[in-house]
Amino acid sequence: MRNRVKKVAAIHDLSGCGRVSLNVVIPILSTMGIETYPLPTAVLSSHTQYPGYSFLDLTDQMPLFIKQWKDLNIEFDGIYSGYLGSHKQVAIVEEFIRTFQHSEQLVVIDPVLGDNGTLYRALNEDMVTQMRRLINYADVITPNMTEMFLLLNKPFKTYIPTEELKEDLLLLAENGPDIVIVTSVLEKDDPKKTYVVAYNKSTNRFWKVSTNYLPAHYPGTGDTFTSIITGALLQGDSLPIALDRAVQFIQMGMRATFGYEYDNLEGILLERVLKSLDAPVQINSYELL
Ligand code: PXL
Repeated sequence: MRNRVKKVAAIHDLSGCGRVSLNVVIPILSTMGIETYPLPTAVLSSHTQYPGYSFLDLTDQMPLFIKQWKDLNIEFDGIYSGYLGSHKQVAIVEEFIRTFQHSEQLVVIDPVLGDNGTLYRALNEDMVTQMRRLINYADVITPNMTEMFLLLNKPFKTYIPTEELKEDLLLLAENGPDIVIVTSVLEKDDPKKTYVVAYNKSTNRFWKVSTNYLPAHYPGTGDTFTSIITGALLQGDSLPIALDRAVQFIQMGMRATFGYEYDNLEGILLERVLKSLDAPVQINSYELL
């Protein structure tokens, strides 16, 4: 047995205020029975959607983590990267993957770049260019619609016809990833719905999971989503069940939050719903696309 409890290297920032990145990755993977090895990319006082945040870039520290972890012969069942603190970190993440990779491992790359059609404040075009390269190292990538268009160097649009979306997923899978999942897709004909789509190259299937749209934006839901996908696939869930689990959890978290007078920048009330990750998933929402 490789590891008695599965280990995931989690390459994300730590933001003091707001439920994003390591603040959600660690509790979610722990609840799913998976140990996290955080490799922090930056330490911030808050995520970058708050005004006045401080930002400590940890690019120079990251190679030291790789060296010691290698010396300790640590073996990872998964490698999961998200928000990077500088475009130079892409080469470090690639080195991390080359150093620790083995055949039964899951590499998940969430190309965190932006949302709602715009890049996050601290990021620039260099990060986008580098991220286009990094995704090819992944087994699974999870861009939202904004990130999908940035990765493909196409102008953002709010709605996309299904056939065009499928072609874009195929393009993203072309040079590496076996599974491409695109989140926050809006349904033009039904404004009450939003959905995620996934393409699995090895089975040549497209999946879709729809959910009800709530008119609120909570930072960190992308990190929550990808953490659950990572945990679920490592637990042995099929792709459509992993999608169901992640979508249902986000839906529950948003519903638990939406009813309150609340600063949405804090993210969903994760602590209220975290335990539900132990419950069996209700298998009734995925469909073939
Ligand atoms: O969840 C994305 C994210 C992660 N990390 C930092 C962020 C954001 C989104 O705003 O600012 C620092």
